[in-house]
Amino acid sequence: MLEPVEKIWMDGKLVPWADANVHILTHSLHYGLAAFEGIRCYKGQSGSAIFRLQEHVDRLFDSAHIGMMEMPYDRKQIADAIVETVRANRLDACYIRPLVYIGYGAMGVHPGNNPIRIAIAAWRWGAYLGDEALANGMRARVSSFTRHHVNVSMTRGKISGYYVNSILAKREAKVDGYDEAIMLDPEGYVSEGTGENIFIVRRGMLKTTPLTSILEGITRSSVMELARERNIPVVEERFTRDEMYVADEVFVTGTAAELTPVREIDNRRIGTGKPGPVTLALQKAFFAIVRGEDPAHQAWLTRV
Ligand code: PPE
Repeated sequence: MLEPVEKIWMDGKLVPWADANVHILTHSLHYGLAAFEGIRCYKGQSGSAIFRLQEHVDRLFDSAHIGMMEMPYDRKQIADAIVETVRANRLDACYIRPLVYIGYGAMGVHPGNNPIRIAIAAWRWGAYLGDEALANGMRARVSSFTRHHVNVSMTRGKISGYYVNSILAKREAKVDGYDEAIMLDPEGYVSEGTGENIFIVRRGMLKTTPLTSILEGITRSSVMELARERNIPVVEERFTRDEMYVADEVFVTGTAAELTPVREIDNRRIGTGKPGPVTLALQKAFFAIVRGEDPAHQAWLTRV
């Protein structure tokens, strides 16, 4: 259950958590065209910091642009509003959820001139797939649901409606006793998790899905950069489900999921069945940076 905090930013104002409501005829609620972000703020040695704020704001604007939603604020205003929301709630570590949506006005698929509205909420959120998964790895299954074809969903956008596909896959996996679903693209190659990008490691080399069928994850690009700095080769190349089965290591990345090892896929043990050395090294590097314990990549952190 979500634990309420004090305020939510809505269209330029901080409103009490309980009053952050919309009309039932809000266009996005019916047809799913809205854009969102997921951002984390971490508590560090020298205060709290938001991880890669500018990249998340840029992606929010890109998603809105793809969805033809004209942003009523500029990037700086949105970045400032995100910081303001964290501060107003006196949160030292949290997850931040900006949402751009089409408001009340006309109904019908054509949104006409309905207002574009923006809300920014923040709440405390622990390990997305659980502490156990973060430490020892999770169990995943390949979904019976296919990821979107690139001309069905423009995957550069983090658009609310696309997540119906993720919900179906996630529910199916959970009901069957797995932690997460991995979806294949319409050609049968691995694409991504319901809310994470995926990496495999084989013979010391890292491989991840190319950007064609997936969300351009900010954690993904951060981890690729950290790997290259540590002389771990990284390629963006399509791979198949059996390539995952025989990988030495598999892990997923996402703002919510952070860097979570995968210890089993489709009831097949991955590698030793425990998080491998490459996964552990990158996980450690990632957490050191987000917590401000590593002087590298200070530019990725925005102090609050
Ligand atoms: N793929 C998908 C489909 C996805 O939703 C996410 C983030 C990623 C990859 C990783 O992107 P990034 O966060 O930039 O590294 N999923 C968000 C929503 C999770 C949710 O359940 O809500 C997130 O992690 O914030």
